[in-house]
Amino acid sequence: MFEPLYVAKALLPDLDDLQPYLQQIWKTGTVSNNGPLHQTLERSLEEYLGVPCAMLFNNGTVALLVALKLMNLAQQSEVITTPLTFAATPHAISWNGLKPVFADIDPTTLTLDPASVEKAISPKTSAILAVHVYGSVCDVDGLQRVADRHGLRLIYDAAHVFGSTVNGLPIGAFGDASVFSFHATKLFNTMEGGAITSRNQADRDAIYYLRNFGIKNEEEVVEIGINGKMNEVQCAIGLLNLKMVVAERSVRAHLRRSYNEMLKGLPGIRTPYAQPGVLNSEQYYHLIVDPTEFGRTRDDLYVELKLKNVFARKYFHPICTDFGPYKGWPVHTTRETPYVEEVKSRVLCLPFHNGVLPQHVEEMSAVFWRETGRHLHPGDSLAHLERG
Ligand code: T4K
Repeated sequence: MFEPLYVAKALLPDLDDLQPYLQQIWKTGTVSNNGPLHQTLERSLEEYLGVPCAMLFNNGTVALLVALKLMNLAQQSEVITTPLTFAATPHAISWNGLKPVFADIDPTTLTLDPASVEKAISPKTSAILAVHVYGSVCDVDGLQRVADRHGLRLIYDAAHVFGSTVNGLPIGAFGDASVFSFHATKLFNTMEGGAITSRNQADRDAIYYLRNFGIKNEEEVVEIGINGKMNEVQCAIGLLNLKMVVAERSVRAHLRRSYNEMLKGLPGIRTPYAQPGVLNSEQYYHLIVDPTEFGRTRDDLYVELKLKNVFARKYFHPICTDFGPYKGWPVHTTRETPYVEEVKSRVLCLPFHNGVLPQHVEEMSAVFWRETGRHLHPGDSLAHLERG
């Protein structure tokens, strides 16, 4: 039995590379408040993400709070979102004095279904907060059409799609704003952190004030702002980690191919959909288990993998409408019953990072192919993983 293998593993820079940054920070004493490393990281992220405006935050949740605040939505108005997301998404809506309204997801991408969004619209609707979940990109054109037709603001929770592109266009340039998370579990991390991106340069000042208590200068406070600032040590880690993202992405792309290979031919197991024209962020590897066809449930697999010290995760089960604050709230759908209710007990995220080795994949393969006795060996179809 090997060491526990978790769904995520924080990408960390070499400590020796961090030292010069720490020395600089200690020498100047500037540890926060839009310091030099903060400014450098923002410019680097704008370049990497291909957006004119990227503003750093201390975490993705505060960035979501601020992105919603930026839209100036009417108090108590409704914001349509997906139930298949992390708790931070609907909570950010509620914390803004707005009401989350849940709509169903598309069975192929598992992201908000524009037709179900349209069904959820009421006279009180002011915005859509869509989530690019697991690395699957939303139907950006379909959602924009719905938003335009009904005069709604469109915000994206882009926590899972760092560096993705759609037909060559950067993911952070869609909608009115996008929000990224740089938590330790994310492809690009600053331990805790996040960002708002916008294709509108003019948003820069407004986001800046909202992030810094609304302070414009020593004499003026122009907004009801919050403290959303990232500190200089995190920015140093961000600058170093940004250099490692491409390599980590390619390791995960290899791993994705290994997992696809491992699961190929298994009845009742659906591997992630490869979206045409989309550069995948390689954030998560999620599979969907049909218990009737496969013969075992998602939960069976979760337990069996755990017995092998492999800690897969059932993201995002329970879904938001199973949480106490939203329990029993409807999921608007064009179907007879919401697809999200069916898929929530079927999704499983496998460990997806540079710590997953061929022997881990072999061990997992044995769990999946238990009945047939067939499973992968590192020597054959996993050769590309070893190269990666
Ligand atoms: N929107 C979406 C769609 C999100 O997924 C998230 C966050 C947000 C918004 C909010 O962004 P932030 O405010 O968090 O920036 C984790 C993360 O804490 C959370 O950031 C993330 N989504 C969510 C999907 O996953 P947990 O409760 O699953 O984390 P935990 O502690 O069980 O960690 C999972 C595995 O990651 C561990 O088993 C090992 C590894 N890990 C974890 C930590 C904390 C590390 O390698 N290092 C670490 O420091 O929520």
